[in-house]
Amino acid sequence: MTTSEAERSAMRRALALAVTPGVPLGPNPRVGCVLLAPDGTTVAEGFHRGAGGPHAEVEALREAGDAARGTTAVVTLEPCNHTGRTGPCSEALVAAGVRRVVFAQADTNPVAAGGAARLRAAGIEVEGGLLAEDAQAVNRTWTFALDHGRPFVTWKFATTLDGRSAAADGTSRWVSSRAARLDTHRLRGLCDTMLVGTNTVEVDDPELTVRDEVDVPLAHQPLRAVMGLRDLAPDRRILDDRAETVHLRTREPAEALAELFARDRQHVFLEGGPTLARAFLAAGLVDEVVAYVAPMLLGAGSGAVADLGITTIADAVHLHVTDVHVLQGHDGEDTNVRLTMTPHRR
Ligand code: AOF
Ligand code: ZN
Repeated sequence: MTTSEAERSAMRRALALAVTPGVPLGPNPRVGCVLLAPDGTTVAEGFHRGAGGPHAEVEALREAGDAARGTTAVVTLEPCNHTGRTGPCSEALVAAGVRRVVFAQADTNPVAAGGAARLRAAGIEVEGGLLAEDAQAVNRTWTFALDHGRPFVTWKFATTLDGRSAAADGTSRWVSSRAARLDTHRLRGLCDTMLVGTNTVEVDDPELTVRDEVDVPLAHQPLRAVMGLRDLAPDRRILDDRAETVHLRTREPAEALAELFARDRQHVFLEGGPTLARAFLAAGLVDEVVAYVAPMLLGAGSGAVADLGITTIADAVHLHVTDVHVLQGHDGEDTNVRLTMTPHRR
């Protein structure tokens, strides 16, 4: 691949544009675009502001007007080649007289793919793959969902030091500290779906919204999904109008995820109880684990995950720790620890 230093730094700028604060998450990827003049100076910039809005390239082309002719478009995702909610960027780039296109991540979305080939056919120079890993990281769950045909699953739980998620009488409300709960709301806000089982709805009656000091407007609240065959009592808080709720009438994790994927969902925050956690783990459908550990001992009570059928240490499920974060306690509250992990793939 031959790209210039100016193109490389323009790509870094385009990646920064892609994650401009305030851009809502999903279902579209985050994309940034910079138009460079032949001397390497910036002519215009653009970024995608979410599904329904113009694509990054179109934003930059609009800003550039006639000055787009002869430029190099540096874009974090391969320009699309389809008419979806908006028209194809490939055609817009051709029509504007862009001379060269440098992109980072290839678009593997089957409906949008083919932009590079279309541009080349029109005589435009195309280079792909510049800082591709950074672009994939920006759209981690979008990329994952496309590659796997299902949403990425983050399993989150809170436990005491001795691995209990609820006391013997079933109470579980105050295992984690206020700082940890706030942190959970922040992480919820980064997902597009929260998932629990009908049992959790019955027993805990969770609200499953993003709240506290995390300010998320109603339109951007994650979907609340409940899975299981049991009917939901109409007075459950999850059925209020603070966010959208869907009842997936299945006990199979793969089926639930397929249904969520069909609804354009890319990142599930699994917050169910130990039985649901076991089902997802047993099916190999947990991609990330977030555990909040509280310095508290119970000695009895249910664990974070139900019996996995493991009887000897050699069969333990091992996780790889990717991050350790201390949530400092204030005003006499416990300090909690957040562990982020990935399961080892079989
Ligand atoms: C681009 N530039 O800025 C974005 C692209 O529903 P639509 O019409 O917005 O199309 C969404 C699909 O288009 C999305 O899944 C991805 O494949 C591509 N997104 N492409 O050229 C952009 N956001
Ligand atoms: Zn496009």
